[in-house]
Amino acid sequence: MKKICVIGLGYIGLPTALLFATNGYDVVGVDINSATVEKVNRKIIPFEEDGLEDLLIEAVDSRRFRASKTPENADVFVVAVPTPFDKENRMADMSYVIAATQSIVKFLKKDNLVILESTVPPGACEKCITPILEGSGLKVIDDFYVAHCPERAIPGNTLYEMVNNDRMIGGMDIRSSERAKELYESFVVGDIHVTSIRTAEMIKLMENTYRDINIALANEFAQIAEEAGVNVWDAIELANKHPRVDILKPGPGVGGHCIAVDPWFLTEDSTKSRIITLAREINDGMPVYVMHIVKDMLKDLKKPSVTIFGVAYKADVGDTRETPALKFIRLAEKEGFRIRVYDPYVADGKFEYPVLSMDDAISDSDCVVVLTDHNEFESLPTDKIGDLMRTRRIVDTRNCIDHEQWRKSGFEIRILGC
Ligand code: SAJ
Repeated sequence: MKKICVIGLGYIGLPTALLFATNGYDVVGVDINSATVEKVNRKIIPFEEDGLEDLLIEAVDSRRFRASKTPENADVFVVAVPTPFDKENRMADMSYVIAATQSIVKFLKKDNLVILESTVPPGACEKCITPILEGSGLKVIDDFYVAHCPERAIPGNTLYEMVNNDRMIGGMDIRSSERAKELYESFVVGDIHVTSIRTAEMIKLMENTYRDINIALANEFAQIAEEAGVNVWDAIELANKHPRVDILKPGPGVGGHCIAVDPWFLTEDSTKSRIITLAREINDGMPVYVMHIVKDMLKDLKKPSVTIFGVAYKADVGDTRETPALKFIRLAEKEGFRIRVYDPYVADGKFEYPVLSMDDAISDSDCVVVLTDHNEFESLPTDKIGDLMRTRRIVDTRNCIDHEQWRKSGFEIRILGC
């Protein structure tokens, strides 16, 4: 029975550890956060994700999985810690990845395999990770194996995608790749593709950059459509009928810990980036653009009160990391607007501003600004909301509300891209 030590019990590390544990491996999951370790050992999930709780219970009950604060000897080490964004320098902050790698050096033995799942800039495994591991006195390829298997599952559907998506494996050499492939074959139903370690690093960043640029294009289309008097949502829907066109949706900006930062990891050491940096600029500019729409709509009011519907970075999740809502709120406050927040997915205390009940957020408000396309927002009690508000206005940046219904309740509506 092979033993796997997974470093990092976050959004990727925990599900990965549990999938290994429920598919034939002995797994110890390591996290520096004692509260996480304690929770997980008591079968309490530290964050919401579909199916995660059942998997945790199954893994702990089978005695194939336990959590610990420190790494230990194992056959395989999987590093799955965050790579934050160093905003000031617009590059990857490798400190967690480095610390996690350092923490396994003294446990590294001949024939061990080390897998990095964390997202890193091209070349990081060869230039940064491997030299740290060689501090053990062992030599990569001769004594131990290294592979990069970047995680690519989408938050909100993580377990399904971890199992069903195709998987990229970039080994330091063919034996590293083969050994990593054998491991992931235990639970991955999608195809597993083997490539070089640097290519695997680049693929991951290219995927998220592609999505960022596609969204930037949609955002630019939205602004042009407004000038041209066209409804961009209808136009995109119809353009996407073309067999080779797939335009994403405009919105108030790109949030989350991946799409908004990975393009910078790709370009941090390159002199060739043009379109990638421009797309970042366009998407980062969207909260400002939305602010101008809202300001224009409220120009007749002295000190308007604005209610934000949705501060999660995307639909149907409670995650607010890098949410464009924060920039919008800061701009609105600077403008002298009173801001209140409602988000059915985000618990109060999990965001920089208080998250209120819907009634508390809308009473005496002048305008609702929809920033996240949560499913709930499709059908809301528009008459009741209108009755509680001071003036009936709504700005929809996601084209996700029932416009007819709101109009019937007497609301003035502005839609991004129309
Ligand atoms: N967004 C739009 N318009 C769209 C789609 C998304 O404005 O048409 C916005 C969302 O509202 C959100 C942001 O973009 O603010 C990012 O959301 P997302 O759903 O596109 O992506 P993430 O960040 O949740 O997950 C991405 C995924 N990458 C790709 O789809 C290429 C996921 O597969 C990766 O595993 C994840 O990044 C990651 O961890 O890298």
